[in-house]
Amino acid sequence: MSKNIALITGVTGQDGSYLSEFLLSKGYEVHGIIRRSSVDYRERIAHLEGTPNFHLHYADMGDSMSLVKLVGKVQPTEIYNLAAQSHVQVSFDAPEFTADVDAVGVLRVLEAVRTNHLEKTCKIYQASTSELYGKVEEVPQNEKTPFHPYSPYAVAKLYGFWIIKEYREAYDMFCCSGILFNHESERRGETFVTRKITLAAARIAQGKQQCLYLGNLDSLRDWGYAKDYVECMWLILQHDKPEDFVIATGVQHSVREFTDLAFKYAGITLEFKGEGMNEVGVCVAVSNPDNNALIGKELVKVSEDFYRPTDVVNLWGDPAKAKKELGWNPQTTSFEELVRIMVTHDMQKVAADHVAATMRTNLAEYLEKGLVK
Ligand code: NAP
Ligand code: F7E
Repeated sequence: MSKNIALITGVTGQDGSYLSEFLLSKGYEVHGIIRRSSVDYRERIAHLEGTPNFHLHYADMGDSMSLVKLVGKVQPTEIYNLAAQSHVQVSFDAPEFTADVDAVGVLRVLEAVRTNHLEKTCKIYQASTSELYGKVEEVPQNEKTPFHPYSPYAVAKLYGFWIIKEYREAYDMFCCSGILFNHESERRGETFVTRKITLAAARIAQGKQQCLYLGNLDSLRDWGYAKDYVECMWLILQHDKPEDFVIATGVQHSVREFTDLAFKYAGITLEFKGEGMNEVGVCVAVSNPDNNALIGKELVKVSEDFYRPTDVVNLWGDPAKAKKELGWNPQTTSFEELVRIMVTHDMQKVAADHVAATMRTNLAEYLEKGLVK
């Protein structure tokens, strides 16, 4: 039997790390692309390094030659193209870089496969996004909902979606897009709204932060758990024909609801008062008496800094096709469980960071006093 060999671009990201674990557990040989940076920051996959079937290679989505050479060397049977400048707000600040990586990068991967004559043996998964629906034209959104991208990120991803479809039709390649709605986890980047909230709730509950500043609290998202979603990426490539799928939970919540629940799990009950830019989340109760001083304090405030020139405010996915054709369960992890997992993790992280910082301070003091050599 021939071996399953996966090549993952974006292996150091949230999804890349979970997908690596998933594919390794299925017996795949997993190859990941990393890029040079001045700091070796590979926290999410550090536990996998040294695993016999796990290999890392330097390449870059902006460098065709590196991709062509790597695809030729690895001879993958499946490519998961997850690499992207994935932050929507940052795409307004770096639109050209976003287009190069998120749009032309997809073309580079497709051409790397063709250049190596692997079109008939290598399947390709493209990390597409609910941001394509943007200024939404219907609710909830499914595979037939028209696209209306509403940020430089979404416009770049739209090119990625269409070039995948084009190569499928023009060259009969097995390439598909998963149109994934927001999926989060304890490994989520710290500037995405969910992780920003769970970290802030944990820090405030442990006296390390005074206040959390957010943008649009009314924004609505269909939030799932990243660990559940990587299984679906794999299922899309195991389907008998190449097709695109919406991956979502089918349940929608606002940024305000996420904030409210996260603080609750951190032991702080909030009440939201006021409107628009003047809205605040006030602490009305605490579960830990050490935090009594928080009662009456405005712990959540709105800041213009986190508003976007155009914002997508009503995402709600319909996962019926994935459920029916892939047998995927969109409800494996509920919204409440997702928030609980993230807050529990961040409460422990903040406590551990505090212990580490105290040890560093103590060590510095002991060194200064000559108590340790
Ligand atoms: P992420 O945590 O931001 O990870 C992005 C990955 O892309 C990182 O490994 C990053 O490497 C890599 N990358 C960026 N630019 C690169 C370049 N020029 N060359 C090589 N690698 C590069 O994103 P994620 O949340 O895991 O999302 C994975 C994919 O799904 C992305 O394409 C994203 O746009 C898409 N998506 C995500 C969601 C979601 O809710 N998470 C929803 C829909 C679609 P470094 O570590 O070196 O920065
Ligand atoms: O924002 C609002 C913000 O940055 C969600 C990426 O993975 O999912 C992600 O993109 C909502 C937006 O994610 C803050 O305006 C309010 O309406 O967590 P986010 P995103 O933009 O939905 C899609 C599917 C992807 O494909 C992307 O790669 O929350 N919001 N206040 C805020 N957002 C942030 N970041 N920070 C705030 O303070």
